[in-house]
Amino acid sequence: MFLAKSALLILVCFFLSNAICAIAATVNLDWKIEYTNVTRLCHTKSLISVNGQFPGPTVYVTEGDTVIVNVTNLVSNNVTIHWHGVRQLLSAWADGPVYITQCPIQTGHSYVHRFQVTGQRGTLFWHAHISWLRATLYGAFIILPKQSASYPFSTPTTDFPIVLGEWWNSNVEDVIAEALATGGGYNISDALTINGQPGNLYDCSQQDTPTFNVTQGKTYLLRVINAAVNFQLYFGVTGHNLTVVEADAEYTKPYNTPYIVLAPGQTTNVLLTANQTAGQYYMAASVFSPAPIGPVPFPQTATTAILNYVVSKSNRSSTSNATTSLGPLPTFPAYNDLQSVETFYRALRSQSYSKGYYYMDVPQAVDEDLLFTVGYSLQPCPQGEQCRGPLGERLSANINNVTFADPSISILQAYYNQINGVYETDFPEQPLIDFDYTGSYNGGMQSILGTKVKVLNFNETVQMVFQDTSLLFFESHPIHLHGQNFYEVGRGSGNYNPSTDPLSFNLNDPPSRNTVSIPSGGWAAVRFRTTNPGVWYMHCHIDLHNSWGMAMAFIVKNGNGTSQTLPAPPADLPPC
Ligand SMILES: *[C@@H]1O[C@H](CO)[C@@H](O)[C@H](O)[C@H]1NC(C)=O
Ligand SMILES: *[C@@H]1O[C@H](CO)[C@@H](O)[C@H](O)[C@H]1NC(C)=O
Ligand SMILES: *[C@@H]1O[C@H](CO)[C@@H](O)[C@H](O)[C@H]1NC(C)=O
Ligand SMILES: *[C@@H]1O[C@H](CO)[C@@H](O)[C@H](O)[C@H]1NC(C)=O
Ligand SMILES: *[C@@H]1O[C@H](CO)[C@@H](O)[C@H](O)[C@H]1NC(C)=O
Ligand SMILES: *[C@@H]1O[C@H](CO)[C@@H](O)[C@H](O)[C@H]1NC(C)=O
Ligand SMILES: *[C@@H]1O[C@H](CO)[C@@H](O)[C@H](O)[C@H]1NC(C)=O
Ligand SMILES: *[C@@H]1O[C@H](CO)[C@@H](O)[C@H](O)[C@H]1NC(C)=O
Ligand SMILES: *[C@@H]1O[C@H](CO)[C@@H](O)[C@H](O)[C@H]1NC(C)=O
Ligand SMILES: *[C@@H]1O[C@H](CO)[C@@H](O)[C@H](O)[C@H]1NC(C)=O
Ligand SMILES: *[C@@H]1O[C@H](CO)[C@@H](O)[C@H](O)[C@H]1NC(C)=O
Ligand SMILES: *[C@@H]1O[C@H](CO)[C@@H](O)[C@H](O)[C@H]1NC(C)=O
Ligand SMILES: [Cu+2]
Repeated sequence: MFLAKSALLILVCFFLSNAICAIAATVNLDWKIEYTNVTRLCHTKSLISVNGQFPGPTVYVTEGDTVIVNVTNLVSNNVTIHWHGVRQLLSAWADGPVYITQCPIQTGHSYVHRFQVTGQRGTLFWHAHISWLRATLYGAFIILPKQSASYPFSTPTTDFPIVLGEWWNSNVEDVIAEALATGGGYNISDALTINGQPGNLYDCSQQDTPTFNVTQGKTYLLRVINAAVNFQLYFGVTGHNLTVVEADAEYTKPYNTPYIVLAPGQTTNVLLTANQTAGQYYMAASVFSPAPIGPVPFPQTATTAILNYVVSKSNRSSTSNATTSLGPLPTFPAYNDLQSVETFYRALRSQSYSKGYYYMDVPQAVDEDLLFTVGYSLQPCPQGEQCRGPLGERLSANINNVTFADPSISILQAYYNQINGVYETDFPEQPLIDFDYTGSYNGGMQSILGTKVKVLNFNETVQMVFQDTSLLFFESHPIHLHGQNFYEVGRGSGNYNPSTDPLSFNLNDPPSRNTVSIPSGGWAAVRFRTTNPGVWYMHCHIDLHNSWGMAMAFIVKNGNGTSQTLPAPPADLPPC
């Protein structure tokens, strides 16, 4: 598909002037959501896929392109597809989170997603956004810079999408249904994966270990995507440093590091120079899980792929002898080494935005000052049922003590058509009670169940500080905002101090992200400007926590004129 489009562009450029060449193309995709049989770890199961592919297709587009994806649901589950990190300027109807911007595409129905990719370039991904279907419905979404633009680094020889994920032998929908029914823990995945494969350290997987061929002396761009359902991950390549050049589809200042960390929902582009002794080297990913209770169970075995130096005959004799035996795994910090991970996240800096890479300057002043606690809570066990959460109740999660309840029609439809009773507009701007967030807590463990939103005017600057809480236990929650990136201006441990901490915020070159990993037992601060009208979901990208209700939504009102007004919904928007 990518090749076909390039060929077309070259043809167009041949006949027309260079200026015309910059005119954006339209990328048309036809996706059937269908069952396919897949075998991993010697277990075969029927899983839900796009066009029979697992993982799903890699989409390449160029900045400025219009993307039209006709998604047809041929399985018995309700489905939606989300374009994770895509700005969706004036196209909130195509965003995809179920009951936020649309109702699900039901069996036998189609929905045509239409959006223009604008003001961003880099590596993102697409995934299902209903229940845990994204465990198998996901793939890379890569925005190439405009033909006229160039990378702020030397153009690499080629790029490799590296999509990290999780594999369950059982049906993933059964796993989350069981967890929600019991209110306790859940069955962790059976393997971590790279491009859908567990790699050679897992049973029955050796033959299918992904291999990336490189030529000695050349530099490659690895587009690393954390599409795992529930875990933050370390990633690295034995014997090679990585240079981070982009995170969440925004360029960063180059940062040299032996390993990277990605929360679910985050993407990171790194350069790798194949300048070591020719041979084979492990690429690997393993879990970072800082919860200090014990630990939370997680897959213990690293997922692997192989970086394979392909040495030409002429080079083989003169330079080095290529070995075929793999050396050790890359070295990562301990699974719970919060300090090393903080060092990594704090090192990221945006490329100078004076170069015009960013659609939004770093907001220097704040119109809306929001403090959101993120943490665990309980919901009552239904009468006559046995629950396996603490105190015999059900585990839940919340933002400012509100556990998000899905409405029965989408919030965007309710807002647009002025339907009352679907959501409430009183989402708290500050914690309801002022407690020692990271100290001991003796108050009520129950949270408020509700569908609450925060309404924002067009062109407001918003600061959000996410504060982890000690309720039940600390955790590092990756909070993802739909519809725009925010700038990550500060992070810290313990309780956020509103009078002293802002003094050390980075308002000069903070990284622009769509997902921020909150330090376990600490806080993180982000800022953005509301330039995109619509309803924008914000939630923890650990799907377990999202299912437990760690979510809310913003309504961003229209501004003035058509360029600041959300168009009417498409005629084929799925009905409820
Ligand atoms: C999957 O395998 C089952 C059992 O062999 C078979 O009945 C079914 O048709 C297969 N499904 C697909 C989509 O190939
Ligand atoms: C979308 O795909 C379905 C199934 O192939 C087809 O019936 C429908 O006409 C398509 N919609 C559009 C707008 O092309
Ligand atoms: C979860 O694991 C338990 C214990 O191994 C097993 O009995 C149960 O069937 C599993 N549930 C699912 C949905 O796979
Ligand atoms: C990598 O190179 C080997 C030869 O060394 C070749 O057999 C293999 O097909 C190549 N793999 C890929 C993914 O290009
Ligand atoms: C990786 O970077 C570190 C620190 O800059 C350096 O000490 C080390 O030699 C580098 N390793 C390689 C393989 O380049
Ligand atoms: C390999 O390349 C990296 C990145 O350019 C560089 O930092 C490092 O010094 C090089 N190592 C060797 C052994 O040339
Ligand atoms: C041979 O090695 C040199 C440097 O190590 C590299 O630049 C060149 O591309 C290699 N040639 C082939 C055909 O692999
Ligand atoms: C490559 O292997 C040959 C034969 O085993 C050996 O003589 C030579 O020293 C090796 N070269 C390098 C660079 O390791
Ligand atoms: C959350 O709300 C419930 C119900 O109003 C209350 O009992 C509990 O103390 C609140 N907890 C916090 C941390 O605000
Ligand atoms: C938003 O407000 C700022 C000043 O507060 C102004 O400079 C800018 O032009 C406004 N943008 C839009 C799109 O209205
Ligand atoms: C829209 O126009 C009105 C009247 O000129 C002005 O007061 C308001 O600030 C504008 N809103 C935005 C978001 O620019
Ligand atoms: C599928 O979505 C429709 C519309 O929202 C809803 O009525 C129905 O209950 C859903 N089906 C399932 C199995 O969740
Ligand atoms: Cu979380």
